[in-house]
Amino acid sequence: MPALPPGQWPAARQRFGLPEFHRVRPEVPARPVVTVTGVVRRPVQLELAELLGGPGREQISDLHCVTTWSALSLRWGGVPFREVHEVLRRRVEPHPKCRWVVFAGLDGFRSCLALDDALAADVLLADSLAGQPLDADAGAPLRLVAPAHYGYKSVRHVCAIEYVTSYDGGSAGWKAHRRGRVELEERSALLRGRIWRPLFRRFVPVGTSAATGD
Ligand SMILES: Nc1nc2c(c(=O)[nH]1)N[C@H]1C(S)=C(S)[C@@H](COP(=O)(O)O)O[C@H]1N2
Ligand SMILES: [Mo]
Repeated sequence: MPALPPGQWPAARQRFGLPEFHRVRPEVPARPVVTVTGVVRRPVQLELAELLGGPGREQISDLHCVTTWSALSLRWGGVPFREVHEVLRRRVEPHPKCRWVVFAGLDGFRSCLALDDALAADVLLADSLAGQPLDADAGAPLRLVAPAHYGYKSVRHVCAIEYVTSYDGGSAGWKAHRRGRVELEERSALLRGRIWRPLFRRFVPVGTSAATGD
């Protein structure tokens, strides 16, 4: 098995996030929609089938939480964001100066990715996990999966996509990093990544296996 990224240890996937969000189990509308907005010519609201535009594909990837646990080999099903973006580019026409994209969840959580990062081949808009439609814990009805970035970029319960011209700190604010690349240990904008390891680890709930690892 390939080595884990720096400072991470293996754990079971768990519902996780900032305390003010992770306890919220947002109600999923019977016909969920995603609003596509921001600095665009024609904002739209699309039902999931319309947004995803097809059956999609499966991908096995790891989820790396900034607090140092990593859930390995998760089988997500969905459509690469780059394919969705290709359609949206023509449909909503984001301004050419949009270099960032914000994903927002039904619980109010927001996170911003560099558009180039979101267009990587392994970034999915996922609607299934392990062959099952996403349940409330996994981020129903739709979530982002950005495996090369810390988990706080992988927004659950996606209900809005906003194209923006500058970085938006989102819900994690100063605690987050603009890029959040796992290999470079970009845990936070402030201080080097490895300095955060013991601090962030204290946020992992007691009883999580291997919480005392390394
Ligand atoms: N909507 C929403 N998405 C979210 C969060 C959140 O609180 N709300 N937390 C993020 C964080 S910090 C992590 S590590 C991952 C965890 O994904 P999981 O709950 O599927 O394990 O979800 C991310 N996406
Ligand atoms: Mo996280």
